[in-house]
Amino acid sequence: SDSPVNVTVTGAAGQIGYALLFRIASGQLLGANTPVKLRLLEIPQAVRAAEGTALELEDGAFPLLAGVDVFDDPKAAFSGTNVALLVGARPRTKGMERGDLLEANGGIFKPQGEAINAGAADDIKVLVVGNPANTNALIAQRHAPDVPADRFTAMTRLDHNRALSQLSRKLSVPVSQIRKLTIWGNHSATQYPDLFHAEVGGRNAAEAVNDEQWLADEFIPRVAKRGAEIIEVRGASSAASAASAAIDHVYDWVNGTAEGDWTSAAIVSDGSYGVPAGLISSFPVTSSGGSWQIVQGLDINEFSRARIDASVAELEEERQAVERLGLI
Ligand code: NAX
Repeated sequence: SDSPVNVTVTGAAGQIGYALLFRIASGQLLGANTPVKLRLLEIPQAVRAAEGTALELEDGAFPLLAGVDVFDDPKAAFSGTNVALLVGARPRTKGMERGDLLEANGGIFKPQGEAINAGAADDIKVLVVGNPANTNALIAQRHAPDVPADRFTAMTRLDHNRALSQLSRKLSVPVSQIRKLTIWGNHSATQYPDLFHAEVGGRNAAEAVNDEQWLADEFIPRVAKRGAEIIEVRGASSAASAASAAIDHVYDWVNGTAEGDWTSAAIVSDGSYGVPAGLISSFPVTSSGGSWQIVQGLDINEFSRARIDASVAELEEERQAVERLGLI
């Protein structure tokens, strides 16, 4: 089989990390024929816990796992890496203003971007999961000027999967029959899950639903606020579902999306659909040959336009805030 692919996971001792690492080791991130070497990055206080997880990975005796190394230095952790999953981030704590949050995350994603720039492999692919994911990805990308900008992405696949599931329940159809659903904008409560281009068993999803009130008052807020619902019910934030979505994102990026379908990912805008160039915003995307393409030519109705614009305006504000803070 092939030589191992280096996969760096930050926040490896966290709850998403714990769910993610075993799926990577089992071959679900890249495919059943690709051996992986895991490189776990943590802050010094959590290195010991990450080493414990590394022992458990060893105990999985995964045939595709070619090794596990633990680091507290980003330069070392990203050296030679092919896939970087940036999961570790500074959560918002009580009394923290948005500026404080962005600044704390700038202190994480700036050095990580620099380390990726300095030492990652030429084919590096980066997925940012840690929140605020889109803007953290922007910060890292801006500090990696030698890496093509399109290698930096942020995760909206969990939102996409949540939307698929909600629609599947509403229409009593399996998720496998739903295609071409889109999450637009920011991975935040302003995100817009769009059914107007989605298809259910070949039929337009918005027409099949035929219930604008459900769409506006139930579906959209349910998907956008699902993270809060999970916290309330589970007593902790989404972890295994987030790990699963990260697996889906990278798997599709590397292996391509299915013919006749698309998915959602936050990627660097080229100005499509009125999203200012350079913002990392969620779009309908296909993947082939290891790169994402934005699906072009979709008609955007008024209902969608207003919601896409609102979420993109929020991203623009976050970009301005990190500019003011000197983080990009
Ligand atoms: P945890 O708090 O369980 O774990 C985070 C880990 O990151 C900790 O072990 C911490 O030590 C580590 N860390 C902090 N700074 C670091 C640094 N500079 N380098 C390396 N590691 C560092 O959080 P968890 O539940 O795993 O969530 C991780 C992130 O994912 C959070 O920012 C969370 O908000 C975000 N999420 C994003 C989602 C998405 O759809 N994009 C959904 C799930 C999740 O809420």
